Amino acid sequence: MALDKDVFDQLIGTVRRFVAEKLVPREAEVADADQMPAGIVQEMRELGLFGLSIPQEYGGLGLSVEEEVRIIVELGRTSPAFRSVFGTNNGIGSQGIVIDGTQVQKRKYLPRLASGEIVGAFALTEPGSGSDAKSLTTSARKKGSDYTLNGTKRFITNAPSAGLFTVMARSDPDNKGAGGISAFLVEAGTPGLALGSPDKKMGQQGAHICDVIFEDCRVPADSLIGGVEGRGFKTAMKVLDRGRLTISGMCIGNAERLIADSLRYAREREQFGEPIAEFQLVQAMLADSETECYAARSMVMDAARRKDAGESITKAAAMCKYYCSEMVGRVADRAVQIHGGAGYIAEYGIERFYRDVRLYRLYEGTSQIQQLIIAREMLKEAER
Ligand code: COS
Repeated sequence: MALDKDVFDQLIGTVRRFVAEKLVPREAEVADADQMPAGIVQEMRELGLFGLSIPQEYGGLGLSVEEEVRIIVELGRTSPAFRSVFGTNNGIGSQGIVIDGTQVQKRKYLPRLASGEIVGAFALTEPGSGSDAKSLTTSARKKGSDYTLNGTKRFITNAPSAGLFTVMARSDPDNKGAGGISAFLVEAGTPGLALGSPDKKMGQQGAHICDVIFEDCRVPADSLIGGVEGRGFKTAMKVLDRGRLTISGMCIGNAERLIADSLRYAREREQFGEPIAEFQLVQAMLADSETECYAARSMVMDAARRKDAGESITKAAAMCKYYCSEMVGRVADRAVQIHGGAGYIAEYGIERFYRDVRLYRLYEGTSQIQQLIIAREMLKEAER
């Protein structure tokens, strides 16, 4: 554990109250307006939520992965759009620097990411490169001591509010593989960096994504993460290994919320003269959701502890992301079913969660990519 047990218990209690008292009551308002109230973002900053995973020496809370996942599960008891506000600062928008950045890069950016002064974004996906991340075509040409970036990045979470982008680009045009890719830190406002309009989405209103377009965008040589060319793809993969665990934590939190709502509704709603919770077919749905959620929680906690112990978690993270994202999809579907017509209308918020959780099976690697990673790691193990 990175924090003293009492301090951590206090933090988790504070987050639990913040979620229940400040976020849950505003879920519908945020979704309807597709906007995050500035006051809530400020409270998130004051609680330290932007810097959960950033080391204490750079102004963050420096939580272990296990601690971070436990906090994320709490945050999952409300709409995922709230966590998205600071999710990239703890994950894909900062971890490239934490894992592979130079001391200068860490000192320059991590304190500002940890405080929430700036938002970090991760620009890997392109119009022609999604699951096949290695095929990206955004170029970074070295001219003198600068690099010039050209290309388009797509579906970039938090891009509309980002102050800093971790951008994967091909610095060696002759190397079409992973070794030709480097990672750069590009500040918003750099000439040649433009944003597309926010995309309309199926769910998670209040969280925003858009294209990021580079047109002869010049960045100094010291924006190359780690100061070494050709390591950008591996940096991105390491960042995603960790990110997949925190997404799994969100899946668990969302599932716990949906199960609690379903249980409450089933105990209150009467049909045939008794609460529907008395009917065994409803009980079966509740039991399946509870069992799957418990399995998910157990595996993610195990993987988080392994990561904290320094083990490679590529396979475990893929298994967690795969299982947890599929699990919460099934739990959300059962929640709609248990609520019946009330689950389909907006008033109860169940249909909103149903749409929100669909994203987990797609971003930071689809379920199919997780299956591929798991099997590949199994084959590598068998060969060793
Ligand atoms: N950690 C460290 N290094 C890794 C790694 C990891 N988790 N995964 C792969 N690498 C390394 C490999 O070891 C290999 O290095 P060498 O060239 O030195 O051997 C290099 O990266 C290329 O890996 P690989 O050949 O396995 O790449 P592939 O293109 O075959 O497959 C997948 C990579 C499919 C796993 C990758 O493209 C992926 O995760 N795609 C999904 C991308 C994604 O999640 N996008 C969501 C958008 S971000 S929100």
